[in-house]
Amino acid sequence: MTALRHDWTRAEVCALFELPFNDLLARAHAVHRAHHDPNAVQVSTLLSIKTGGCPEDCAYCPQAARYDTGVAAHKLMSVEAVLERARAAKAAGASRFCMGAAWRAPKDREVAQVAEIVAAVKALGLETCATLGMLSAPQADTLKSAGLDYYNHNLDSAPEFYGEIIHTRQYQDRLDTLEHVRDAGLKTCCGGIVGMGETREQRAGLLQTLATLPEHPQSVPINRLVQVAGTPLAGTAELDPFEFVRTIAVARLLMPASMVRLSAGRAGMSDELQALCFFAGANSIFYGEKLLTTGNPDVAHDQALFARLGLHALEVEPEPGTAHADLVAADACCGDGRANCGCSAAA
Ligand code: SAM
Ligand code: DTB
Ligand code: SF4
Repeated sequence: MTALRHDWTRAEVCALFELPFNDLLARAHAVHRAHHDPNAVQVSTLLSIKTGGCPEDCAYCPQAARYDTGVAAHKLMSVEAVLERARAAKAAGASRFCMGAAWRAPKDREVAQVAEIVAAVKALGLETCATLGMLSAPQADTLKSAGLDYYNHNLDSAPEFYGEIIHTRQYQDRLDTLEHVRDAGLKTCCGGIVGMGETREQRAGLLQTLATLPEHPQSVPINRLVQVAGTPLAGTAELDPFEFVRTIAVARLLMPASMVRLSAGRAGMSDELQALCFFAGANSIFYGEKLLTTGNPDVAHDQALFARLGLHALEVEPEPGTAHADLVAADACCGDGRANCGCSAAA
């Protein structure tokens, strides 16, 4: 096992990015195998519980009210409506249910409503995660008391690139929320977005900042920008897919014990690119046809991909006859996963 370090320098992180691709992947995969089952992938389902109409100006985001993206605004869903979706996610094989709200910072009344939702989802036997924007320390405590496991709050970019993407809150605001989340005893889910026009050094800067937080986030989502028409970042030059794999590999090397999530952008990736990402150290995905407002690969496609790669879903006892049972069993099947496989995982 590699010892965890919290003192990575920018030069060291840049040097990792500069390695020959095969050397970088070999190193990242060795660290991955030493800390994790290389064939296990954690699966989370995401639901937008409050959509659109957000006052912030995040240049990538289809939910910012100021951009004309065609996303219809919806108020906070009822407990019962969320539960219905959480039950379906569990039956389909998710072990964690992540709830996103398009808020800058929720009001205390809204946090109380989400706390009720969290408690109900948790009672189904799912792990819970929420992403609601900036939180005060008491709000983080309220969510922890309700049974929340993870809070997602991303740094999104390197500190020096942030001002080109978001003007309505500061980098320090994000660090403050992360501190409140850690102090409340919640697990942190924190990562960023690549493909926003940043330089390689700025990608290194994002990962260096994540890896030098007081604790490595337990979950590190690496999002590839989903370009949405109407947002300022629509039309940005596409990131070289190998550079995306490098970003996953460097995240794995810097934060060996964390779960690295191959997050937004999977719908636009080939199976081969995703396989390279899993080899480089990604071991978590969003599972289900939708992220918050944009698409994600079909469940059947992911099941077939797991089967072809001999991957299985991490943790939770599968209920017999569910899609989850198929995902968990994927590495026990013929491993083919294509139309001629005939095993349940390829259905
Ligand atoms: N409003 C809250 C906030 O900003 O913290 C929570 C929801 S927000 C949609 C959660 C994260 O989604 C953002 O921090 C960003 O990393 C990611 N995201 C949003 N739009 C995206 C896009 N078009 N492509 C990739 N990631 C995106
Ligand atoms: C994260 O890092 N990625 C997820 C989750 N945390 C909340 C969100 C991705 C959103 C992609 C754009 C959309 O679907 O609206
Ligand atoms: Fe609002 Fe979050 Fe989207 Fe920014 S990322 S515009 S805060 S919903």
